[in-house]
Amino acid sequence: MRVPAKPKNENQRLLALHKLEILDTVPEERFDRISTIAQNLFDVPIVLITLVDEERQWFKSCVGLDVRETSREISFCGHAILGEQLFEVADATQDPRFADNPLVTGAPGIRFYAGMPVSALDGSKLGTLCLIDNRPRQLNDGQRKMLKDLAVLVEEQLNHDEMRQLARELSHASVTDKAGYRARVEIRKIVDSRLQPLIVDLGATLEVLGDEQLDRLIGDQQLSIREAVLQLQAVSDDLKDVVSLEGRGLLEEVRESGDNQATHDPAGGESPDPGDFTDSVLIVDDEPFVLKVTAHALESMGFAHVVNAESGQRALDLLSSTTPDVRLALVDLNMPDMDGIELLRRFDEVGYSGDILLFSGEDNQTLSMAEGLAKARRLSVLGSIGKPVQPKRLLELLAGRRGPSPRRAKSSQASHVTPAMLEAAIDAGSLEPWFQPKIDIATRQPVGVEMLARWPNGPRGPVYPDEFIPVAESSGLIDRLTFMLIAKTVVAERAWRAQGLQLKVAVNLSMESLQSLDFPQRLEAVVEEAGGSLGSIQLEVTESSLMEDLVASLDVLLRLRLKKVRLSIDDFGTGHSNLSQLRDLPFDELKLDRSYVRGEGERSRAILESSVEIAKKIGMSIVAEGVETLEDWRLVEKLGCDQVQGWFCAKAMPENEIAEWVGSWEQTRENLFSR
Ligand code: G
Ligand code: G
Ligand code: MN
Repeated sequence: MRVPAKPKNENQRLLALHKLEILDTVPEERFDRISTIAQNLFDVPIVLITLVDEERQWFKSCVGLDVRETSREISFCGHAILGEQLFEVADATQDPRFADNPLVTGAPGIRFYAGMPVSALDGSKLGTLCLIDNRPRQLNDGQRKMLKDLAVLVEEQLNHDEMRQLARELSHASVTDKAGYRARVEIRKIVDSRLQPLIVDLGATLEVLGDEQLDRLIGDQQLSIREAVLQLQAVSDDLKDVVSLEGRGLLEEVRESGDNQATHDPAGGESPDPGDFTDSVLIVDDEPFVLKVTAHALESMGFAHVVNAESGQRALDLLSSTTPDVRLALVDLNMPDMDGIELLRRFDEVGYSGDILLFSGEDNQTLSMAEGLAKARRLSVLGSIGKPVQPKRLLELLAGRRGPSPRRAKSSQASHVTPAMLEAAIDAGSLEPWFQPKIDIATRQPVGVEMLARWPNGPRGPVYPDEFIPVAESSGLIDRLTFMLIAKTVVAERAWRAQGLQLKVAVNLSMESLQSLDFPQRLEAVVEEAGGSLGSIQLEVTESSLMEDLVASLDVLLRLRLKKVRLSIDDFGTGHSNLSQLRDLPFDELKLDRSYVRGEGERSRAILESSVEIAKKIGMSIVAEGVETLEDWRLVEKLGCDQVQGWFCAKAMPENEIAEWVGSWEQTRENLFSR
């Protein structure tokens, strides 16, 4: 007699078996029903559903037999679970492995045995559904197929609870869109078709897929998720990392390369210290599924303490209460309630000194700007990382840790219109929005207007913004002034639209406004109350003020960006920025200061030319300010500017003059450009 060998994964197999908590339970109809059907179908005296325990085989269901278990050593099933296929013995007396087996020589006198292995969700073999006869016999192909099908039913019953659990978890996965819904349907099919071991990794992969890709892969081509994933794995190495979650191997790999780096470059950042990984890691994301998948990835990489926060507030709570200390936080930017931008600010306030990784999902500019913001706050931002977390990328980023950067100081200024005078003027509605047109160079059509504040009847005649804006800024009146003018601007824009004039409105923003964190929300409220939407507003910020206090304004600019406000950098060329700094700022438009447009001399011309070139390359549209003559127009046209603003076209005017001006511009245009 041959004693059955132990499977290679015996420990894992026993864990999976014991996790089911099914051994030594009472007989259940759901299993016995299958055994009875098999008994009739195959016309055999004995049918068993066996579970192969460490030392014994135990029968969850047995028809035609009185005993509930036998030793594993003499079991046929111990042999059956070593393979994937149906295990058949036509006549045990003729088989050297079983001829002297007590179950053959004595009761129940086994001659024929056919056992189909049944698996747990992780693929390990739990036991079999088996047929036993005391006469030699053989199954035909049709019968073999039926036995396999019945074994699948047994398997489903065995894994029922765990599958339900998985399905419940999946139903929390991205539920909002059509593609997500379809994906889940497909995943359910997979759960139902015994491909469960893939499930966690599939979930992770789905997070990587955009809706479009998903639709294309699953929808149009009618691929199963599994096929789609295989295709994707074929094209993307990154996905392979994700899907196979080979975290540990990569961990070693990158640790080694990190050590090397440190010896080559002692002045550079610290190498990743494996000891750090004993600290806690905090994941902040409003999507439960993302939390789950990310935590799973981190744990499989060897991070021992991973804590999840589904909101910014929860993250702050955990930051103070978690032991060991949180030394690494992965933060989603776009969350309801407290968004990632605010969370970073709060991290700074509570003195969090660990490292930060931002989840990517926003466009690159927004991300690199968020990074800039956090760094400026002396938070240690290592970079941004996709969802789900790719172990390799994460470890690369950890290898690049470095110290914080210094903060900058604020500045402000004042003038001689008194705050009381100005406040009275705001309350009395004496301030008005005037508008200067912007013209598209290619079509020569007016495409927008810039709102410029006017105080026509001031205490001693007209007062210009150069005089009253600084007062408003230093006396805390600026937001009231701005909001009041913006509300009027939105109303004007709607009135023009009603007359068939499509004009984008741009508004100048004071640096002071960019210092109050709730400015974007308040702005949104004002604009919506006036019947407009933020998407149709453009905000201009001067380059010089921006550079003066970049740190303080970054988070507000970033939030405006998240709210889809279009941002324009004003008076470009008067500050000290260079275009490489601009690359990391979320601006859509660059307004060349008029001193460059009008400027004679080589230097102006050179700056003008290279600014236009670089701005174009980084995808900004360019407005030439201060175009006063046709000659200026021709120059900026040749340089490749997109729009023109200046006295050549029009000075600022009240709302009710715009329509008339548009009409007259039609005429001017024809006269000027037809020559
Ligand atoms: O328009 P001129 O129109 O003289 O404007 C002078 C300066 O005042 C310009 O730099 C312009 O950007 C700024 N300015 C005009 N209106 C406003 C406003 O409503 N808010 C702010 N912050 N600046 C304004
Ligand atoms: O700083 P900002 O660009 O926001 O303000 C525009 C300022 O430029 C306003 O004061 C406006 O009156 C002025 N302006 C607009 N067009 C011209 C122009 O063609 N020539 C001159 N000299 N000033 C202009
Ligand atoms: Mn401006």
